[in-house]
Amino acid sequence: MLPLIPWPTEVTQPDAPALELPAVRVDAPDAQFAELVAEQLSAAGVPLAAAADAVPFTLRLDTAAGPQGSDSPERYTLAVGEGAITATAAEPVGLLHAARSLRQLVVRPDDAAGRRGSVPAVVVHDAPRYRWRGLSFDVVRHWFGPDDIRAVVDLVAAFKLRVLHLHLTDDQGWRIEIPSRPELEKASDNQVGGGSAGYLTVEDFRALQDYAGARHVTIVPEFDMPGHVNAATHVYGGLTDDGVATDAYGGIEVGFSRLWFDNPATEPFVRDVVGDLARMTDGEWVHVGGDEVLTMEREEFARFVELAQRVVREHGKTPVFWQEGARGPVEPGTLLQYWEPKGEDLDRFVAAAQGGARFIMSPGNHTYLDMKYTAEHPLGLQWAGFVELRDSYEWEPTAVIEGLPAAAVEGVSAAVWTETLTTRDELFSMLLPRLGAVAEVAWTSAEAKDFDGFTARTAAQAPAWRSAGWAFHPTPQVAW
Ligand code: TNX
Repeated sequence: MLPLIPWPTEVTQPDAPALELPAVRVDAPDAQFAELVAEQLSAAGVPLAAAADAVPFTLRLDTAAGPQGSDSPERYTLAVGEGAITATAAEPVGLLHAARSLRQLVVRPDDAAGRRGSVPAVVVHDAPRYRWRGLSFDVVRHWFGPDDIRAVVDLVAAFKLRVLHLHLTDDQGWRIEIPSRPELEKASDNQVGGGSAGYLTVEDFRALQDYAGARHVTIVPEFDMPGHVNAATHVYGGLTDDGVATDAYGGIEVGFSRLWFDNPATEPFVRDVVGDLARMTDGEWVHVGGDEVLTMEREEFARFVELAQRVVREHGKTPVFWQEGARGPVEPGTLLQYWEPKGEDLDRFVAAAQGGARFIMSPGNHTYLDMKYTAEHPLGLQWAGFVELRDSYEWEPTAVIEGLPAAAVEGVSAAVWTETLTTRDELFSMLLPRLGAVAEVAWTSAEAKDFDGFTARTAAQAPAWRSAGWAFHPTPQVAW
């Protein structure tokens, strides 16, 4: 059993002994890269280059890498054997994927027993099923700052995910500096249950994108509108219908706050926020929300979709909406993030896909990692049901929306909302082990998936999670 998550496209195990790793010498295309790879290996307990008998780990770009016939820019090949480890990949991101696979394969040294680290002889040819493989992370309901977000970047990168979508604005708080609207900072010091919180400055966001970018993880910022805006209307009373600023909100009800399209203050606000976010963002996407506006007529909502989409595009980015965006005039290339089987939206998805919209699958009953594992679980919500490990593993992205052409599925994203999560350990115990399951749905072909194999690989990874300081929930579905 090789403890790889997500499971690769092709794995061959030659009949050869495991390669001992007294130490590893990294030979990579550039220094920053070598450092990242080195980081992976030291995390697995393998010393670097120190010993004279260090094993060379050579990484190089080669378009012939990966499974036969794959044209994925992420494809890679990892070969372990005969005194050497080599990784080849079409692009740098593939070399990182290879290093991540290697890290999962390393059998840690047991210093007590005097055993050296080792890695089984193996050849992996690998490429992902989908290019959008992500996690949506709510840093509003409870504030998780730069250190926590970086830890989450490390976690998503370990499972070869590419997108960290940050839910940055909501009723309870505003979590990102908007240079054209500095007053929004006043809405940062609040969260569910009240109490002090914070936000990302422009510099924080810059540094975070640098950290994530080096790991080939793209940050997608979300300004949630035209609902979920109580933090904004708390600061700008002019955005409300009566001109009176709303009270700060520390509860967890949704759907009550809103913008008003015909209010002359509205469009300038949307333009300022989207404009600044687009300018601050390296990636090609800006998420403009659209979920759960329970107090607005359809026609007005559609005008918001049209406006947000247009402004995002004017700034050269691609808009992402929650699935409710399908109630507006979505254009080719616009992304819709599916989250629940609401009839009124279901009727529109196929038409949206025919018009060129693309879908990110985040079905609540499989990928909402803020759902309780079981009725007894102390953390989490349960509106989408209980999501045990098997539920987050056994589902098929192309079968979620009836009639949707498989080619309209851009990818898969897990989501974690933080109404009930206050510490990093609580957060991670909801993410692990389920994030690995969602990562495998996003990466591995449907035919190659196997829940029993997945749980065995999950158990084998637990020691590495412990040494990384990553809390996890010891679900009884795994023989830990
Ligand atoms: C639904 S999913 C929401 C969030 C909540 C979440 C809790 C979505 C687009 N909206 O506002 O935090 O449920 O699970």
